[in-house]
Amino acid sequence: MIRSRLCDLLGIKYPVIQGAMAWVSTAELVAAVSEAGGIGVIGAGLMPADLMREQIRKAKSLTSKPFGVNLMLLSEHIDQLVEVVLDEGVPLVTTGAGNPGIYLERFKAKGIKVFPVVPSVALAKRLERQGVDGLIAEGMESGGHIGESTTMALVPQIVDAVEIPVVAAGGIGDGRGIAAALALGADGVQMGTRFIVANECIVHEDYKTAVLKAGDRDTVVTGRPTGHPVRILKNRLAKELLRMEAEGATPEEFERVGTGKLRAAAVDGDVDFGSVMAGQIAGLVNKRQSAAEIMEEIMQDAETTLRNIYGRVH
Ligand code: TUI
Repeated sequence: MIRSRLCDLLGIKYPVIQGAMAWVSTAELVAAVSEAGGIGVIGAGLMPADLMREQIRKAKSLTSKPFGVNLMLLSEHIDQLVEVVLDEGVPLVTTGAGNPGIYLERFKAKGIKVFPVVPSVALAKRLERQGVDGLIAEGMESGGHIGESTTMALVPQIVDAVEIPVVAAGGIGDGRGIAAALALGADGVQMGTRFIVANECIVHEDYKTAVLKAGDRDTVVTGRPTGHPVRILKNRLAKELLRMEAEGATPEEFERVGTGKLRAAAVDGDVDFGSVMAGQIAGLVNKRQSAAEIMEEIMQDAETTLRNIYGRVH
């Protein structure tokens, strides 16, 4: 069985973090992933603090296993969200879209483990010095807001630069991806896209169908000129955003077209003009399963892959 120091640190069976997804990884999916031996993570996205408290309480009612909360640092509610997380006490906080340095002391004082998502070696080193518990090295294959480097290039460079556990993210959707991440020196993986289609995930059915239907070239990166590139499935919204980019639209114009579009896709099922965030690995996600079936399958396949590789080199 594949175990790593990540399992001991977080008190989990398998070294798999469910990537946080706003409007998608709600308490239902989070609890199912944690029950299945990984660790589920609630995606706060832009939600207000009272909704986050509700989600944390719901997750607590559905599982006694550890779970996490992701804080999207660009949120206007970030200070209140931090207070709710401190007040409720969750085992794990992951962060995205910025540097969580100013909040670290308070999380540490409560015994909350902090794993920021980092897109670069420089930020990884800085955060290790500031005392984070681990890092999520996320490549640009991921869905949603991304950095510039690929997972293949980023993970080994961060692994070499720090001592703390490193979790690989971006482009990982099955056991082969997990084996590859371990080969790069990662202590575990974070997977988002594969869990979108989990039976327990409450996202709109049409969003799931769009991910299931997607092929290898069906995601695009929009919003590069705004400084916040976002990978989404290629649909009418994506084409409109790319057209605006080509015509030199202002950040304000982007904001007007983009605002509320993730909710439109995830909650209302508007997969044509909503923002259907998904990673490049969507092409590999072809079947609906329970979170437990996903976990058992990927961990079995990871072991088989590693054993087969070992067999080939002897
Ligand atoms: O955060 C994500 N993925 C996301 S967030 C999101 S919602 C959103 N809403 C409005 C604008 C943008 C996004 C959808 N998907 N992944 C983690 C991630 N973090 N990817 C990249 C980063 C990142 C980027 C820069 C982390 C740190 C960072 O640091 C800059 C600095 O301050 O040094």
